[in-house]
Amino acid sequence: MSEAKAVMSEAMAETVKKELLDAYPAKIARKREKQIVVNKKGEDGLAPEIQANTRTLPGIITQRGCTYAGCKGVVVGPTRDILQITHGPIGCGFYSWLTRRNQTRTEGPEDDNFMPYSLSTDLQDKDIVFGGEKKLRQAVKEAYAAFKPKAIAIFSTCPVGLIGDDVHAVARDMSEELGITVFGMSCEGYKGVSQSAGHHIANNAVFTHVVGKNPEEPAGAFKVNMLGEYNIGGDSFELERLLEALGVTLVTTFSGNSTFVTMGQAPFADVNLVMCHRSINYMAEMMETKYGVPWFKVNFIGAGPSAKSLRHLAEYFGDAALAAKAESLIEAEMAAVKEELARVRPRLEGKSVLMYVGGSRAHHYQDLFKELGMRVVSAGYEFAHRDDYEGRRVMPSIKVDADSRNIEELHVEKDEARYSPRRSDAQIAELKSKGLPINDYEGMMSEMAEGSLVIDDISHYETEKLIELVKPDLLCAGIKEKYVVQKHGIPLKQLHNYDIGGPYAGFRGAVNFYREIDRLVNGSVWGKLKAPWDKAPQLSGSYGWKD
Ligand code: CFM
Repeated sequence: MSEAKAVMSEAMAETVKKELLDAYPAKIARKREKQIVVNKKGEDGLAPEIQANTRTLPGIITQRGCTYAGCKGVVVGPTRDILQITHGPIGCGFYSWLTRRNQTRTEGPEDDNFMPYSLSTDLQDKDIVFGGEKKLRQAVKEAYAAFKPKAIAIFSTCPVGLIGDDVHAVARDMSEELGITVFGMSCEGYKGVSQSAGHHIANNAVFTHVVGKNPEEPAGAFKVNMLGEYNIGGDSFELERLLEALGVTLVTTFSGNSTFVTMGQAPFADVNLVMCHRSINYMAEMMETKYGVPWFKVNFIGAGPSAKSLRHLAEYFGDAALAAKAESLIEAEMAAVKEELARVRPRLEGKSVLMYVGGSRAHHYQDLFKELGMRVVSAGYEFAHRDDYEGRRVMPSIKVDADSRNIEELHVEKDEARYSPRRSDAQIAELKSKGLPINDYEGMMSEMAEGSLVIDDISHYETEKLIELVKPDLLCAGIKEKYVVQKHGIPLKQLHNYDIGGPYAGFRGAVNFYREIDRLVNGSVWGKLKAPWDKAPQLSGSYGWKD
């Protein structure tokens, strides 16, 4: 399956799986069983099947987020000059305000940056009874008067869908009245089984209302867009630095450190580089269909993958000078990487990690741990789909259920005036034969060791049970898990917001991460901790269904 050594024997992994399921009533266990998979190549040489992107079981404490979170908090949120209004009760706007670390940098003091603000219609009981559209119109007008933005985005929260406010009609009217782009999104929290639905809704809206709307062509011999990079902890800044050093023009990212202006120019790019496949693969496909811009998967998490992605980029353009520049950049950047690895790897080699994060990082960060010689014993996504686990080849066989049908699929056609395939079919075939992952993503499982445990939408109970059974040296997850895990005396590194650290992308990011992991795993505090419940249990109980 990969060059990685087995992390557990298959039998051991099966035992752990059985113990995890043991506490559940039969019906629940039957469902969870399909979402907890021992990684093992089948006879066809392919990853095993896993169940993913299905409804969380009632009663299980999930780490997932809602559709509104995926739409506003993840995909559209990082764009600094689109004024964003949450149509809903104040809590939704409040909790999606500066709670993540998308950074942004204006080019000058006169540039719009609305990211420090959180705008909400603050729906009240009487609006729920009599409707909230009037209030929304008023809010859009007020916001326009105060900020004079180029564009306004409106996000729907759960009650908006339940009472039937037509945010799209309001957006259309306001767009006409104000003469700027105003668009609404039906991204009610309940719309999908997780935030993943919100990604799709945001992709559709940005593609429809923003992409291609700026006719000004950016300069540059090599032009790329970076898709699925949200500038958490300054990751995009680090990637911008690398691309600039190569003389490659980054037209826009989707959407870390991006603007309405740059996203409008996206169709001028020669290629789309896809970081987070889960959140943005829709956009990559739609841009290819409409404008002829191909995409390939990159990974800038880890020094090795960063070097590989830069080489692929040079290969795509087939330019000898660019390739030479890439090689010397890699060599220069690797000096600091090697130095840091020589220091920390002996202190971390062989240590074990569990990693349950989102829809792409549980995969991307595995390379960083391999560079440190650490073993990923178990990993999983919260809301990814089967393709993110098993590879895009399984997409035709993914069952479309009622929940997925709930999310609109845009019908996209060639834009006859602007469509131009950037590479011929023959060129694409040649690039693929050289190993460029064009239109492809292999997924997480193919890179994980045999006998590792892959767990989708892990529950709180399972996390604690795994700690007891596996006794990992480190756990990577988010804020919901952090303090519970640390009370067990096990360090937890947040891979959503990076705690206070980062950037972790690119070569300098890798060095930051190596240091951080050494600091955490080899910190002396953990051994001294005894969980309060180990010292003096205050409660005891048993599962009702077992009595
Ligand atoms: Fe993509 Fe993300 Fe992620 Fe994601 Fe997220 Fe995120 Fe994440 Mo938190 S878009 S799937 S919905 S890389 S917010 S920036 S860290 S769960 S692994």
